[in-house]
Formats: sequence, C-alpha cells, structure tokens
Amino acid sequence: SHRTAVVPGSFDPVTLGHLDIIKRAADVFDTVYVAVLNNSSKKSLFTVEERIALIKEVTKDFLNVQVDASSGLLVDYAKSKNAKAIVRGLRAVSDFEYEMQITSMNRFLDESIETFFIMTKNQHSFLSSSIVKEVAKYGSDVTGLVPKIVADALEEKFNK
Ligand code: COD
Repeated sequence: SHRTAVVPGSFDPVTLGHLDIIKRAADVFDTVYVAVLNNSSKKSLFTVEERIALIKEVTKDFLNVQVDASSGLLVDYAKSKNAKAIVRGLRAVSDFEYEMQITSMNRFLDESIETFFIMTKNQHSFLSSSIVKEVAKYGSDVTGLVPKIVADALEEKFNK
C-alpha cells in the first residue's frame, strides 16, 4: 500500500539538516508532506509563504515531496493527508526530552499515528535555524549550513 509521511516543522528557515531529513524520509516513504506549522513558543523571521517558497525550491528535484502549511494541529493535518507516520529529525541529547514530549502528546491525540526519528548526520548535529539566524544577523556567511537561496534570503532579510 501507499505509505505517506509528514515531516513537520517551523523551518524558519530550512537548513541543510532539515533537507537531509526530508531526503531520507522521501527515500523510505512513497509520499512525503513537508508541513510548515506554527510552533507557539517560537517567533518567526520568515512568513509562512516565504518558508514554503524556500522549501519548494530546495526540494524541487524530489518528485514525491509536497510542501504545505497548516495552522491547526499536526495530527489533524496528518489525518487529512491519510498519513500514518510523522518523521522527525534527532540531533543531540537536548532534542530528546522535547521530542518525547510532543510525541507523547501526539499519541494522546491520535494513537493511530506513529512518530519515526531519523538521526542527523554528524555534520548537522549542532545546526539549527535559530543559530543560523543569529549568525546571519551579524552579517556572517552561512553558506555550508543552509542552501544557497536560503543564505541569500537571510542576507536580504537582515540588510533591508
Ligand atoms: N539535523 C536533523 N534534524 C534537524 C536539524 C538538524 N540539524 N535541525 C532541525 N531538525 C529537525 C527537528 O528535530 C525537527 O524534527 C524538524 O527538523 C523541524 O525542526 P524545526 O525546529 O523547524 O521544527 P519545530 O521543532 O519547531 O516543530 C514543531 C512543530 C511545528 C511541529 C510543533 O510545534 C507542532 O506540531 N505544531 C502544530 C500544533 C500542534 O499540533 N501541537 C501539538 C504537538 S506539540
């Protein structure tokens, strides 16, 4: 049968760490929905539309990847796409507690949706959108941490 997964996140903006997780999920699942959702504990730099446009551009070669957004609950979004799987990336120990918390909440909300974790590659272990934004804000070059078009978008944001 057709296996569909959702890769949810804030993606503010998408990094090479995110992209690696998206690619690896797309290798295993038939269809992957990358969903830009609202994390109420984070204030965003890019609008949802800007984040979607950047993800679309950097995933355009993966034919089974769709990019989307939702303002509701992740489990409701997954259900609407007939997805039985949520895929998350795991970095250092610090991600663990947070991921356990949201996995457990999502299971409480809908027991039929399973969460899978893909461990980050060593080179992306300490990479996050927040740290990239912090460095870009001071005018430093973030090439090698994010795709080129994202580095350009960051430069434009902070130079405006
Ligand atoms: N290497 C590998 N994986 C990485 C890396 C990296 N360098 N950086 C990030 N990732 C992974 C993250 O672990 C995560 O799995 C994914 O990529 C996206 O990361 P972020 O930081 O962009 O996304 P989050 O953690 O802010 O996403 C949180 C959600 C938006 C998914 C969450 O808040 C949510 O589900 N909101 C909708 C409302 C809801 O349903 N709430 C109930 C559940 S809490």
